[in-house]
Amino acid sequence: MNTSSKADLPPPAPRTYDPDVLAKEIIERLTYRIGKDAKVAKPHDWLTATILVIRDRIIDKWMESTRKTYETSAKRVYYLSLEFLIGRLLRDAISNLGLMNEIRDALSSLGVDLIDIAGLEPDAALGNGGLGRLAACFMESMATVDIPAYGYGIRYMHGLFRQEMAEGWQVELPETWLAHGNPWEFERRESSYEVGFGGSVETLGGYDEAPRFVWKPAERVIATAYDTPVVGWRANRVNTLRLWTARPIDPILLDAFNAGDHIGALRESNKAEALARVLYPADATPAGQELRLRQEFFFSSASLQDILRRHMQQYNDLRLLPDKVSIQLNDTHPAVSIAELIRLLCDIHGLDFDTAWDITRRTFSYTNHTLLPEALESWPVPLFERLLPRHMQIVYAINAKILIEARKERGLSDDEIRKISLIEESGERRVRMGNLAFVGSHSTNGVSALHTDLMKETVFADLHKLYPDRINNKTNGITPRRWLMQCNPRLTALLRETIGDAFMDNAEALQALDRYADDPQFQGHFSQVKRDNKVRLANLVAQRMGIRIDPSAIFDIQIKRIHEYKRQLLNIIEAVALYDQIRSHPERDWVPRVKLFAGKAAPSYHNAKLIIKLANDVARVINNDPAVRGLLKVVFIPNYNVSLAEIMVPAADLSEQISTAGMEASGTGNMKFALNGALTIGTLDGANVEMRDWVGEENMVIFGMTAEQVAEARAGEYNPRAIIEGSSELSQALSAIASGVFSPDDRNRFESLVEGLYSHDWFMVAADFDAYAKAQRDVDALWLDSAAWYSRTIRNTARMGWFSSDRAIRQYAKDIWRAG
Ligand code: B1H
Repeated sequence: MNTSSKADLPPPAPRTYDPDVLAKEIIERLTYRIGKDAKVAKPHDWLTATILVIRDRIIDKWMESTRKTYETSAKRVYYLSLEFLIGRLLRDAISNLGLMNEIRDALSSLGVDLIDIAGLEPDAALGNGGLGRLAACFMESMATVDIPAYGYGIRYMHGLFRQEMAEGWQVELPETWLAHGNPWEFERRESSYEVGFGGSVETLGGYDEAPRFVWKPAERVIATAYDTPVVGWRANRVNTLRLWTARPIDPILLDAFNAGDHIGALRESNKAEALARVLYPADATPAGQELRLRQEFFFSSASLQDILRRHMQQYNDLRLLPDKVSIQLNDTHPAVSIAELIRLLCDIHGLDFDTAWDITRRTFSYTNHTLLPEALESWPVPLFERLLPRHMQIVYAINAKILIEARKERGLSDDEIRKISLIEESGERRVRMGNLAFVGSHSTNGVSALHTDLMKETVFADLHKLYPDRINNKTNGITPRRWLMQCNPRLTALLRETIGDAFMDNAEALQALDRYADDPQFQGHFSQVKRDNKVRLANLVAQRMGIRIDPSAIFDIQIKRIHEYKRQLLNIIEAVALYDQIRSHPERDWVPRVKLFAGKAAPSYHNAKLIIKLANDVARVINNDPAVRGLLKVVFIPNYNVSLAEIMVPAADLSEQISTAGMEASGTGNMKFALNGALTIGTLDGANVEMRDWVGEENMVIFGMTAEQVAEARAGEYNPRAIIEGSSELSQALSAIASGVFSPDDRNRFESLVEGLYSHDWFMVAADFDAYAKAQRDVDALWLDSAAWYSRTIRNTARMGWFSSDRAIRQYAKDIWRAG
């Protein structure tokens, strides 16, 4: 295509940022795009009109970015992820455009409060937890560090469920983020692709030619793109998040309808639309259902067709693909893309298998996010073969290539071959997506130093021996725009006054704060900011839950998905033990504490839901016991999401990062809290280990077993019963829970949970309890010395800059993508 004539046009004139002009534009959008008079406009209409004005500002930059990528023949990076946990976009976009004051003034001249309407924007919750939020932070950082990048995913009609509490039990309700439309997105009907399922494979070609394969799918659906612009800091660059929705080829089967089969006439249509209907709500454990594999293939196929179309349009040479395209697989969820690219290259574009394989490997890279054995995706061979018969052939062909090479050239034994095979042979035969992703990529990375080391020793030990250069580490990061500048404007203002603005473009410049850590005046300002943020959270808790919490208490916060390995149970048991202690020793100087929890459980995860109920039951009893005199409160805030995190993170004094060592791949909440001046109580797990290296051991509260000790205990004779019986605090707390002190209406409710600790305690709650309780009392002591406390928390803010996702993205770009 000849783009030069268009590219030669002068860029659009820069728009003015005058608030009066912005106000006029808002009225213009309200009138002509929404069809409302300002006199009758509802808050939602103002929100939509404001977004449309902002969006137009972004579009100019967006086109400029796209044009630049074409003109410079820059390499494009594609981030394939089944999850993007974006949250709200308005404040992010306004702030990255540098228009915060102008928009606020423009709206206020119209009698509208920016904060009020911003709060109406629904969270885009197209993800479960850390993996999806990482994808969202990475999108923002790729735009910030000027990498031409596209995110590809699914435009779920329903994101992660809304959590309500019914007598302390989690109830899941559908989430309807699109109910008022989505003014950020552009539908791109012209970017539509067919995606097939099922059917058969025909082999063509005479006996003396190479066979050609043609997949004849039995079902076909249309994938249509919706684009959302992603603005980088200072609007340096605007990238695209392209999400696919599914449509039927025939919206209605008219013959069936006319014959009176009104339901049957819509069957195809319903089946197609089911693909993009709902996000699977399991975090760290794959769903394993057919619909999930369909979702994975649907978005992989649409994305690859789109990537190849764009590449061919510009370069018309598939052999250039690895030089011009990098595709990052966010976990194994898009790993079927590897087989799909080979299919497209061979069957559609006529390359031979070996060439296609070489191009594929050099194009893809893969990020692993968990070592939990139950989380490693694999699909039963019969299901995979029925749904994707051609891809099954390709998987076998890859496997043959890899295994023959391993045997012939490397002399691997049968046992070693079995471990690297793409097909699991023990029991039901299954396709191992982790092994497929590993061998089909030139890079496999972990998300923290510890996790990467453990990957080499556990899941990928055998593949690592065979390909010793492939595994590398890219420690996660978070975007300091959303997770400092936007969510904590008070701290941001204080930082700017104190150390200047350099940290806003380079988070590592926060280091300059170090020398203020012991400055009494600065400590005063820092603690006042923290207090203001705590008051804001206390107001939210009062409004939403009718519970009063005291901002002068320690705000001790654990927010994340509810999972046994994350050990919310350890935290709750410690609360029960503390409750006992306060009642037994009322004369001691107890340090007032509020333990706050929030998080969702996978709907089918029985123990996780029981843990939520326990937190609520314990909260009710403790909060209503006058003997505690308000010294301890426990609060479980319902419906945790990105927007709630943005209020809780800046209000934390203490951050709970207490997973069983070796089980949390990285964590990213740990980084958000520390950056906002909380002290971390945590195990040597995931990125906590590197945080300790950066902020200093003396500025964190580390406790408990190491990953190595956990592995040893599990391999040896770990005896939790003996440990529990040896700890009076723990055994008393457990017997209170098991005997129904907190569940008088159902005394046996928590018996099984407690029994699990006595009998096996896989997550080492008993083993770590005493160390944890002691660490909490150390925290109390530190709190009483407020100069020592703020000296430590200020140093956390000062030294967390390295954990910016800008740093992480620069490392991906340099080491893996060779882009930017
Ligand atoms: C993480 C997941 C995950 N690891 C399967 N694995 C899923 C696995 O729907 N599924 O099938 C969904 C999510 N998520 C998290 O990734 C890790 O537990 C965190 O430690 C890590 O910080 C985060 C980002 O790397």
